[in-house]
Amino acid sequence: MVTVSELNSGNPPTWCPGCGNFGILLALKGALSKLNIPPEETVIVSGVGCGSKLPHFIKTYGFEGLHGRSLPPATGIHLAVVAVGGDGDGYGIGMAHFVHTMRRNVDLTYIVQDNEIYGLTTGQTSPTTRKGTKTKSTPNGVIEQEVNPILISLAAGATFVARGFAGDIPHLTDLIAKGIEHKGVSHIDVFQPCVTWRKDLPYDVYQKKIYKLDAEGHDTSNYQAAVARAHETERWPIGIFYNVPRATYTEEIPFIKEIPLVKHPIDKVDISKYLKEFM
Ligand SMILES: Cc1ncc(C[n+]2csc(CCOP(=O)(O)OP(=O)(O)O)c2C)c(N)n1
Ligand code: SF4
Ligand SMILES: [Mg+2]
Repeated sequence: MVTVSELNSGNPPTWCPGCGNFGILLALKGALSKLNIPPEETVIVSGVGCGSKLPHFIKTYGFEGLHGRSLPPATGIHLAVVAVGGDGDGYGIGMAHFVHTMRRNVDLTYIVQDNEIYGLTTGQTSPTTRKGTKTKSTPNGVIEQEVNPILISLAAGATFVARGFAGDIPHLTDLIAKGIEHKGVSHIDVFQPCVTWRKDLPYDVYQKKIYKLDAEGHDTSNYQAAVARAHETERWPIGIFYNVPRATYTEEIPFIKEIPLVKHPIDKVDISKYLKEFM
């Protein structure tokens, strides 16, 4: 059995005391332990940001990529892959990768540490910072409408769409475990309090606003119901919005459907005709 403490990397997290990322890290370790996935079978890929430092603090394989580019290497690696990154990373500079990874239904789990701010670069507005919010880069309030990541992944064709809260670790652990178990892409947006740059959005504001979808009998196979819940602004739903089966990207490719590319014998492949093209 893989225990949570076995997943400690020995590098103490460098996040601000109280940061929501501590809860997300603990929930991710809890989910890997619950599913008994050994460290050597997991790769955690990230971009750049406070949240993207996460692979340093967990004992699995890790890859910290470029800002906004956690998903392309995660797609390439394609093992028991978890990709992590912030809202700026995933919904700003990495938005195109986000949309295309969702529609491809690659079998990976994408956790977004959504603190509604650029944390690492000291508090500029991000795509999820709500209209009117005053930040360092918007002293008079954000002018544009914020993006709704749940609606975007639903529209793009994601087969597992969920949202968690870094302050409810048992609930988030369960969501991450379900996301990893899901065959196909799973998108888990996580409300992650940033105690340094979003002092106006502390844990208790989230606690007052959120409610759990499963407590209200939400049907996770109903697309229209998921869209309606995702539109809510007065109350903030957490839990699974949508969860349906669909063939994964790999399952759509006959050559690698049964066995992975690396396990195909190469001695029977005649490459001479391809070589001739380059001679
Ligand atoms: C191509 C590129 N552009 C800009 C940056 C500077 N940069 C680093 S992190 C970051 C934003 C981080 O915000 P987010 O992704 O929300 O992560 P957080 O720090 O909030 O966890 C930016 C703009 C960069 N590293 N690379
Ligand atoms: S700046 Fe915000 S997101 Fe970054 S470590 Fe501190 S509390 Fe966490
Ligand atoms: Mg952020």
